[in-house]
Amino acid sequence: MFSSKLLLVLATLLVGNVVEGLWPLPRSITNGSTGLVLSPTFEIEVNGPYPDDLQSAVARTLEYIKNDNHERLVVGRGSVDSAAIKSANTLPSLVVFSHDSKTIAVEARAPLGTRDEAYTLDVPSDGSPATLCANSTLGLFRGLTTFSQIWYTYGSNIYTVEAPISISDSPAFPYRGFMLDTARNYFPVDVIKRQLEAMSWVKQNVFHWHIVDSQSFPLVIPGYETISSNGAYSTDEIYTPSQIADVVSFANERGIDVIPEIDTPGHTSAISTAFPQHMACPDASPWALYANEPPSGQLRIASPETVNFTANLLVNAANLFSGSYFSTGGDEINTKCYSDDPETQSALNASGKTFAQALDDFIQAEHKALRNVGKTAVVWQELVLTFPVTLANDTIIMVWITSSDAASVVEKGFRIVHAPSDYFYLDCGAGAWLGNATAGNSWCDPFKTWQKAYSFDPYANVTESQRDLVLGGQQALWTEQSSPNNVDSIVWPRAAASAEVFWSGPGGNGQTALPRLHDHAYRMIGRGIKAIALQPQWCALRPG
Ligand code: CP6
Repeated sequence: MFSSKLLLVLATLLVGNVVEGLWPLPRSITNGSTGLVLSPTFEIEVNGPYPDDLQSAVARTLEYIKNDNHERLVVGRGSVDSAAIKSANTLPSLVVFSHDSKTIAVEARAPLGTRDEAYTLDVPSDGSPATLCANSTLGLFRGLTTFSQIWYTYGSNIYTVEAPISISDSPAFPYRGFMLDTARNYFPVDVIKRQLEAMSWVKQNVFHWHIVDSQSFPLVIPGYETISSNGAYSTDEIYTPSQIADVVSFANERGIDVIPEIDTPGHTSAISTAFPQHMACPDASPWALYANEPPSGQLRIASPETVNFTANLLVNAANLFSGSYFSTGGDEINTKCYSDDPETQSALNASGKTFAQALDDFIQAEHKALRNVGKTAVVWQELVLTFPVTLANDTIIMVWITSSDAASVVEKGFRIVHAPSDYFYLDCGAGAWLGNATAGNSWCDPFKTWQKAYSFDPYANVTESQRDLVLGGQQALWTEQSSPNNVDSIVWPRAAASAEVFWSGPGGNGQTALPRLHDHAYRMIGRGIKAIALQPQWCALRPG
């Protein structure tokens, strides 16, 4: 470990740039400073098993390389490289050695910690073919992604000035995610796919889909269609089972697992549009006493009918998704909603349970039902720290309130995903509501720069022996104040920051990372993402 880092530092000092367009930085890389030009007949050749989605990934890689039209971001652009281009050898092909007949999609859904994403990539400078090796199809996909990031365009040349390049790479953490809320505002399938595509470029591997919430319920669940027909924003702003299947396979083919979330028992007001009998304090007034955002409404955890209803609803929803994780939410439960609800009070009296016992039974029923259909539960931190309930040891806990809460969750032996609002929230969430929109609100002021996310240390609140419990982390977009009109820009390239933290490992230097991220942001823009600027154009693109 230590020696490969040392070698990396030495190599950097000796040859200058560490291949400048790569994001995330490979775990181990050596490179030279020789020009190499892609042959006009360049091809990617696959030796061995060639599953369908690897074929499409190879086709996409070739398209990106041909169409990126990405000029090197140095003063004077490619003109400063023209001498290197003139004397460069030509790269005829990339040879991909495949050993595995499984698809990327299947390998992307394997249990966390068992996904093999490692690869080695060699790009010689002498004109002999480049080679890509991996033990898994998923690893080959990661390698293709890296390969597509090393090329620049100048005139009719597609070239690098950093050959030979030799990379041996694998992720530091098994979970590298991004969360999108599609309930506060609706996002059409093509917009979600665009985010998934961009995620795959930075080797993210989990899409946490916060699909429904109190404000709208776009998910069409077989057997429960009235919730979305009444509770979605419109008849068009829904996700049908076939659209869900389409999004999931699109994600899986790009190495991304989908973790859907049906947030319960809070954040469920929209369910009352079809099943009012299961809802405590629907649309109560003033809302701020009953929920963090209007409209209020929580599932009646103490009513046996509601427990059954919820378990069946979750099973039918979970069956729409092929992954093995499912989030039942569990954040921001409001106790006044239940103490003011006559139904809940009489159900508690009838059963002799306390609120805490009723919640425990409710969550256990949910998770048991999900386990029966092969799903491992994911929950927000409240169910460990605020309203602790019985959870199976394999439950994954998302830590969101503050990064320092990670300590008390791993203390209890649970695996965690870092999703802390103080580093990883891309927007201002609850700030949409009057009263929360005050200047200095710690949720959203200050704006979290990519450098802030990049400075996150996954092990900061974790002892040496608890490190294995840290699965990784994710940046999140809550969409009270976001829509398809700004999603690209509020997410990218900022969400690439955590992608590198959790792929390359902690300790990256924001100062030296800036030119690489700047380069990647331009590449994203070339591929159709409206990423924000990180610097004035002047820094890189002024005439030489
Ligand atoms: N919705 C849900 C939200 C938030 C959470 N859950 C949230 C809370 C605070 C901020 C941003 C978002 N809007 N369902 C918390 C996990 Cl600042």
